[in-house]
Amino acid sequence: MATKALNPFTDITPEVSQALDAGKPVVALESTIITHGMPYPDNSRMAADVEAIIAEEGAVPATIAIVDGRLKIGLTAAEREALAQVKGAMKLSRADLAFALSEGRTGGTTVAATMLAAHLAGIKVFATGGIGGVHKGAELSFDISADLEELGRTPVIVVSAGAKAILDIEKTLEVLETKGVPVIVHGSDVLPAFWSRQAIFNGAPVKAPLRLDSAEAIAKFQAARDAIGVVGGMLIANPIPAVSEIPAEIMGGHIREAISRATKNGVTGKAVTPYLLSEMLDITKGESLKANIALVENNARLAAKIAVALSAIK
Ligand code: PSU
Ligand code: MN
Repeated sequence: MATKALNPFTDITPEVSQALDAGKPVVALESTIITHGMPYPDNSRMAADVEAIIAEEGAVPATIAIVDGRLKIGLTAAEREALAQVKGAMKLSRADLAFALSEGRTGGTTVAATMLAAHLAGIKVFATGGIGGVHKGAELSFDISADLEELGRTPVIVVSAGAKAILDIEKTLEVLETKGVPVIVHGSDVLPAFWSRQAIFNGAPVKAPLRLDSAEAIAKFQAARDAIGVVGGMLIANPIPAVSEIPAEIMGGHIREAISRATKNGVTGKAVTPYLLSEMLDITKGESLKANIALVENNARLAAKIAVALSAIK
């Protein structure tokens, strides 16, 4: 089957296009994690691994990125490898996605931009590491990720390991609630915090807003939302596997150190999240990166199972 032209800027691979036309399960993957979230060659290996995991679970992976002004829904292995090595890629969100298209640029898509592009293509499930959210000190900096706004408006299920622990988790939950975004913890009563299985706030574990224990139950919940016409995304928080986690008590001090380095070096805006992730890698001597890769792989597996369960309902 020929590649479908969604619009003059978009290339959708035949494999993804055929799966969507046939109502088969497809899982979108973001690319900021490749261009800004991890160093080479770990990013390349992670990007290939998550695609393989999704395929193993019976779904078709669609990594989304902008390459030379083309919105790519699905990348070839060669395109994925080139993206993992490219220098000076943009970090693209809703605000500047179309800028990269009109200017012929290359960039990684954040959770917000990937949701937007996935919805455009008709993909309902998306796997990432951790979403962006309300930064610590946001009452002064106003730094709140566009990921939250997108979750409020775009109907895609986002499978994450929670909000990145460098964020203000409590404020992030408040904003999600305001925007009508369900936060479902997979298989736990406690919200996970990216590298850790349990988010801790004021010394106590943060309670899961909602809990579901299977991909089928998550798909059923989505079907109920669709049936009553509730628009917007939902956030699945999938705890990192116990063997790979770094407990929140250990990460807390490291996060404070990374944030103090950011403040000292005047890092602001879009640069904050990539800077903090790379400082964490330095502070933990690579342990944070290992955990990050493990949790993304874990999320890819659950996302594929949800996509399979969703297509079984229809
Ligand atoms: N999760 C990771 N690594 C990342 C990100 C998420 O494991 O690099 C990216 C996502 O693309 C997310 C973005 O959308 O960080 C959030 O950036 P900001 O806080 O600037 O909105
Ligand atoms: Mn920000």
